[in-house]
Amino acid sequence: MTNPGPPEERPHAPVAPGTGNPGPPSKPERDDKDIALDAHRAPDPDGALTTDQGVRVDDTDNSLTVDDRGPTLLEDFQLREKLTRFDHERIPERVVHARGSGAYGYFEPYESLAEYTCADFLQTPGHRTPVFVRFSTVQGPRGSADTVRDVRGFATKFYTRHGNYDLVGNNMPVFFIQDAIKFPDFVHAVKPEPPDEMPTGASAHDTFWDFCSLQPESTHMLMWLMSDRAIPRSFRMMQGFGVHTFRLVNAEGVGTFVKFHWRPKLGVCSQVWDEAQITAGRDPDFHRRDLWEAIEAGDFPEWELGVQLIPERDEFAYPFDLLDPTKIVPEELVPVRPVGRMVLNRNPQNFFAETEQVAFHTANVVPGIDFTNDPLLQGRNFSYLDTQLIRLGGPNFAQLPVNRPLADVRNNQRDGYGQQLIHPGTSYAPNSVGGGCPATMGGGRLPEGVFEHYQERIDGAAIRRRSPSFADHYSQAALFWHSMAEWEQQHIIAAFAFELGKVADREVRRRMVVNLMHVDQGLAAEVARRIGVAPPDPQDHPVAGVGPADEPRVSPALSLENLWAAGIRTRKVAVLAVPGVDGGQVRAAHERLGAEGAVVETVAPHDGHVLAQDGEHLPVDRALPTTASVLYDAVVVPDGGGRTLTAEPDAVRFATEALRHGKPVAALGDGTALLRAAGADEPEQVAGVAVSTSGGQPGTSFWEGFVQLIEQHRFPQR
Ligand code: HDD
Repeated sequence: MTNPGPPEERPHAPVAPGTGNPGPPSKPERDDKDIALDAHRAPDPDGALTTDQGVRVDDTDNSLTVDDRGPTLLEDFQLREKLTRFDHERIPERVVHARGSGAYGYFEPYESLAEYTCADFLQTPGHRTPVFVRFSTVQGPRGSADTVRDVRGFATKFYTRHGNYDLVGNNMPVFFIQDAIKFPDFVHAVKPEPPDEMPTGASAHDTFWDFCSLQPESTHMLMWLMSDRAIPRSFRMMQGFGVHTFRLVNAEGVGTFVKFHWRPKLGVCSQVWDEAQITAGRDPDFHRRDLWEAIEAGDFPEWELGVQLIPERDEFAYPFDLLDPTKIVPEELVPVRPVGRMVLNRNPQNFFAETEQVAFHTANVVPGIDFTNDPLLQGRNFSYLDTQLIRLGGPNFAQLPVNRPLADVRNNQRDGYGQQLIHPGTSYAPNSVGGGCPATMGGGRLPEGVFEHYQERIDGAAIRRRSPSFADHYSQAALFWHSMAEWEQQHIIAAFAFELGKVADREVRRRMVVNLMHVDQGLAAEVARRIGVAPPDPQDHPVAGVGPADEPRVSPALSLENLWAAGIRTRKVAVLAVPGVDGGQVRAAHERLGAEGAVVETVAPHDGHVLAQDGEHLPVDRALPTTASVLYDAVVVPDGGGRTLTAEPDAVRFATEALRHGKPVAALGDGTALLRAAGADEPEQVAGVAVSTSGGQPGTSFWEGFVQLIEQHRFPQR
């Protein structure tokens, strides 16, 4: 048994044959004794089952007992070892972002960014740096559903030649709070409530909205959370953001402020709320499965890394503070410059070893990347290391294969739980007996690849006070609101009404509506109406959120309408089939849509095959009882099946939900009968529905038109 050890390019993750253990330590750490032991390690030719001590085992199904019916003996070390190992299998889940999925891949820059940063992985066009990315929800535990309304984590570990760099971001560019000292309060408020541990994976409850209504700095983030960004169609179709303003530092030590953006090649697509809720039941692993299957199928998801670069002299040039993590830098003010791409092309081999044990840390930076004084970031720089110590049981988690840097590690850190390395020699500096090793590189001009902190001049009094420059909580919430398409605004109103409608405390509802008054009075009034709260008097609550004159009032870059992708690659299409279906049309759907990169599946009332009109047995990919239209992006109902399907309740529901969720639907011939049974009296009049009543095989233009509909993803105006 061998374990190639992630990432593939890793030069030093050897595995001792037959043990599955990480094997002997990397070269600089090994001593002669260890090498001598290695020489004695012989692979087991039979691949036999062993204990943890390498003793071959004859039987793993029966405990050692006295005769057939007697007591079990304490000396059964195999039983005790097996049970002990099992009893200790769980580790504490992450306090937030517990539910997640990860994958390996690479990052490559398009151009050199040497003008701004000496970061090694941003120097050479085409140079590939291995990465591991973990996507996550925030609120729910490890076993919660994927499609809940929540922020999604988007954390990337770059295994650079100069050490590991972690960009620990989210799929939304701002955050709920401005100062890390509020993080425990925020998390306690959003997590399930203490008495009954409800709700799981949801922010629709009293304590969350109580907190937010008293913490107006959360308003901008709430607009994102109530938008369809919080119910993504797929991890592969989400943007990612570094959130904070970071600093790039070039070889001369000159700093440039930077905001990081990930843009998905497949466009930014979301579910609609009803669809997301049904999906949570139909397939709680929807996003995990989607990522895994796409990578297994060779449809490697890809993101473009973009940067917004701001010279230090412009630190105070904007009507918001660059250090305030509740603010974006609108793309209309500072364009996003594409600088490279990331491709995820390898699934982990073992979820626990890799995805569960990966340890991110905002303070994992490399030469050329540095922090700013954003008080949220500063607190994170403490918190992530601290959390890994308890979660991964000690200080040696960086030795785990998924966390181990590609760069050599040499220092005087020693011992501790789970130490994997056999350190020879001394463990202090300065030393002479160890030849002065390992040596630091300080003094004078530093050689390439040595981290030097950015030399920011700091002069001030120690105070506990929120910066007055962080005080405007509404302008960018309003910017977001006014940048939305009409249907996006409707979804936001519905989301506020749903969430606040689940809040029992009427005073919390009222306070929240007052906050919304400062964003937009129409928004507040409509939410108030839906949740049964008297709308506050606009005279008492002037709209604060129009922003200073030099800030854009609308940012088109924020609307999903401007973020859809060209093409339909990897979109999932269901073709409904029953005996007697027009086989030519089923085949055409597979061929035409498949040629555009869509994943087309034949769905029938039962598994196996269906006999088409032309006598062909069409293979069935999914039986209706095991699937649902929420698991697809588009539906085709061919001729010869529509009328029969009207007698199948599962099929009628399939079509009803597809129509309700604004999905593109193609109905051919009597396929329209199913749409009528699903409530569309005049299918040809419905936006996003392509109808062909001419009989026989529809022409190329029909399929081209349907591809365009799928490209639009959803028709929410329906
Ligand atoms: Fe955090 C995990 C992202 C604020 C403390 N955070 C965590 C993960 C992501 C983020 C993606 C999961 C990493 C993984 O997949 O393992 N967190 C963010 C973003 C924030 C943010 C984008 C604001 C801009 N976080 C934040 C603050 C604190 C933390 C202010 C504490 C002061 N975050 C943690 C943590 C976690 C974590 C408790 C839990 C598990 C872990 O770190 O490894 O330390």
